Amino acid sequence: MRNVRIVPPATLTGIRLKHLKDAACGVPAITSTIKHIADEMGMIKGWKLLQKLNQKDGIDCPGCAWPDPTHRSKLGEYCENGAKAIAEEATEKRCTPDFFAQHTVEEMSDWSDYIIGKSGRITNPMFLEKGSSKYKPVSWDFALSRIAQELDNCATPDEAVFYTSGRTGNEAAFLYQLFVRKFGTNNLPDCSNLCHESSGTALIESLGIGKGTVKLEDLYIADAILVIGQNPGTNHPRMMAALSKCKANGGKIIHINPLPEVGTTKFIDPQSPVEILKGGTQLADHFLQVRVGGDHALFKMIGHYLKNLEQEIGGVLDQKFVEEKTEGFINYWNSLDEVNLDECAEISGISKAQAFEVAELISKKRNIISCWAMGLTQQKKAVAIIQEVVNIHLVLGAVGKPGAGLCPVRGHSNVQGDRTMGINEKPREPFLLALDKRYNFTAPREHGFDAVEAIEAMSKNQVKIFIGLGGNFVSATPDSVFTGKAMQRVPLTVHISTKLNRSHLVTGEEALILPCLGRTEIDLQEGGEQFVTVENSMGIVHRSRGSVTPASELCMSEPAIVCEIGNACKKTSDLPWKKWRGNYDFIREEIEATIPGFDNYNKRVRGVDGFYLPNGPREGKFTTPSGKAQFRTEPLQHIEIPTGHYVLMTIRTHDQFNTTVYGLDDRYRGVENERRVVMMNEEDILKAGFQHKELVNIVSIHEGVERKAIKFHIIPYDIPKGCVGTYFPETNCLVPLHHTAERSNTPISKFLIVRFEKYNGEEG
Ligand SMILES: Nc1nc2c(c(=O)[nH]1)N[C@H]1C(S)=C(S)[C@@H](COP(=O)(O)OP(=O)(O)OC[C@H]3O[C@@H](n4cnc5c(=O)[nH]c(N)nc54)[C@H](O)[C@@H]3O)O[C@H]1N2
Ligand SMILES: Nc1nc2c(c(=O)[nH]1)N[C@H]1C(S)=C(S)[C@@H](COP(=O)(O)OP(=O)(O)OC[C@H]3O[C@@H](n4cnc5c(=O)[nH]c(N)nc54)[C@H](O)[C@@H]3O)O[C@H]1N2
Ligand SMILES: [Mo]
Repeated sequence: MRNVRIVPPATLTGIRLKHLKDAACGVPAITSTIKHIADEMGMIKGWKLLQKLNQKDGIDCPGCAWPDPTHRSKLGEYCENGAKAIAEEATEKRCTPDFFAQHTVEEMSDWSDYIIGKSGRITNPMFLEKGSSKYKPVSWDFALSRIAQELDNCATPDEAVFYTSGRTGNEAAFLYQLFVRKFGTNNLPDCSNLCHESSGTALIESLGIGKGTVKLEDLYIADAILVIGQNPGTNHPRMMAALSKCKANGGKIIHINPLPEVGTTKFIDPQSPVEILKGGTQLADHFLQVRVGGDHALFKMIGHYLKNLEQEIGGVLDQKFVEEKTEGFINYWNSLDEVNLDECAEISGISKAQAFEVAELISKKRNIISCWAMGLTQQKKAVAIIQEVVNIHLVLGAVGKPGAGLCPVRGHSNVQGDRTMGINEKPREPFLLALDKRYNFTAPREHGFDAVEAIEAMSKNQVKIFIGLGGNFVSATPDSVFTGKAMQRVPLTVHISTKLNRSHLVTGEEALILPCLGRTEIDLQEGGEQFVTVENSMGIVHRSRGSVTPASELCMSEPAIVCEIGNACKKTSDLPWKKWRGNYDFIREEIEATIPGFDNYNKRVRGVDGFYLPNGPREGKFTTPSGKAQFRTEPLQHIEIPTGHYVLMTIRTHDQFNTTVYGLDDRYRGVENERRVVMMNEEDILKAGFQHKELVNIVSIHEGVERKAIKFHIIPYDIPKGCVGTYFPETNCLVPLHHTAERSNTPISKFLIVRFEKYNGEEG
């Protein structure tokens, strides 16, 4: 095994602490946008590109999955962090064979993720030979035949693992899963496994569809929006425009988070000069500063108070809706009598009075929308928590009608589309039957590996080849040291990538990097210029067409790469890959023929706004086996935190996209030029005898096993006592592989039990 660094080096960059910002966006957001654009690609090219972002017939922003409004801003429909994502991809910097000749993988692995990411766009297929430390350039032919050889050598198809990250467009995703199933396995782990899997699991059981039930317009007219475990100011900035429209229409915003995230609190629309002058809109009407992991208790309290209000005043329960459209109500309603309010208040950190206030508000403002993200999904009880949120909606009849519903806010820009295309290690039977019929084979039925199971299999030498369609598997997954070593046991690892990342350095015995086009680039094939299609967080399918010259002549599009691999591999070569590669309309015809909701795909997707996929629950038709929405409730779990220990959540800064580190600031939270920090309540700091900025090591404890991350500054922050926050991927080494959410198997990145040790000068 090569002696490469799996956990990023513990190098400090010079911390500066500022005050927490009191409003998101505004002028600093514009300044930051300009800086990133100017540094990476120059102002002229950058400005032109931003004008195309999220415009009809433009580029779908690779930043996040938030939908586009029907009326697009003339100034360009983008946000500061979308602009950073674009600058990152359309950078003028190049990571060439010369670059690889100058640096060994060991040397590069000693760099921070920030520096690794600044090496530019990868220009050539690169190969790391067994025993060698330097990548060398190879031809596409060589790369493809090496992959085909390894695939053909697998004793069973289950020895191959095919990961997908959520930027991949529908066309590449559809062909990829088809290729994988024709090859003979369902080993299709994807970033959903680390992300919204818990939402999918919860919503399929409760409503019959693993997606949200609202349209963008519903947010504008909602009476109240609950923003739970989500930081939209940073991660979905365009959502704030929708929240402020809701406010302008008289709606209330309820923010449930351990941190007073500024974006949800106050928003200055950077596209509105008037807004900038008047200092922005106060968004959140209620801020519930819940303890990390406290939402289960909180929603049980809210449910309990709704029942009290129904019994005392009446008019809370939507009797007709509950009777006609749901099941399991009695059981849920009875369970609310058992709720121990004092215990719930203690676990959640939310007083009974505050919980009552919210219950009262939503009992009157009945058209409610609940939005959530990783604060809920990456918890042990994630599925149960989300189902408690759903229960509240069912009581109020607040689903399946305008201005009301459930809204899991997706992460990667096409993560939802990839699932629709069949990137799923546990595919549903009707989908497989459609493949069988169309392609005249029997798709494998046995479930494949999810992300966690794939790592386990690698560690046991059960995986012979790993292919990553985008992403940064080694850094995004838990238990970095274990995972990195597991990856090193694989004979061949292949990454289809735009930019260099740690997964290209912590590799199998042999490794290939296949350079691909990004969203922003012109995709020219035999049949002419192509576009791809994507599905946003609200189920709208639309086009994305690149407009800049590709980073290198040797970059291939993702659909083309999948076609070439499919064509090279003996088991799959009989499918018409060449035809599909030449004109993506033919791929869309295949999607139309196998996946419901895509009728007239090629025509409809050419319409300016794209089209909505069918979604029963959005129309009040629940697609569970019984056709009724399900109340589901589980007992509360009380986890004792030993004295001197804290609950840690791993979150994103304002300057990163998952494992891609754009910069070293977390501007809204007032942390500058440093990522190695632990946010801690001032009283806890005093009690533990720490100084501000003191250096500590973080030790997580799970089932008696300790994992350590070296050298972090303790900083005072407005966070509940007993809870601490830090950034990933630096702290993924603390997340145990086998500590996962019940039923969705998502790693619990937001509830680690940790203690701190004084840092005593050891090398990180
Ligand atoms: N700029 C930018 N945009 C992105 C991304 C990015 O990295 N950068 N990533 C994309 C992806 S893939 C995703 S999934 C999304 C992620 O979007 P988010 O889910 O907003 O991302 P996180 O930083 O993980 O933030 C989780 C939030 O939950 C809160 N939280 C933590 N624990 C709890 C809890 O127990 N209860 C409650 N109520 N809140 C809690 C944290 O304080 C934080 O505000 O963003 C997408 N968009
Ligand atoms: N501790 C902790 N860990 C987490 C999380 C957390 O909150 N806490 N969040 C989890 C979540 S929500 C997610 S979604 C995962 C993300 O996991 P991944 O999706 O695996 O990781 P990313 O960092 O988004 O992947 C970035 C890489 O994708 C490649 N890339 C970028 N654009 C393109 C493209 O257009 N095509 C191709 N082929 N490649 C491209 C680049 O090489 C880049 O380095 O991380 C998870 N990990
Ligand atoms: Mo995500």
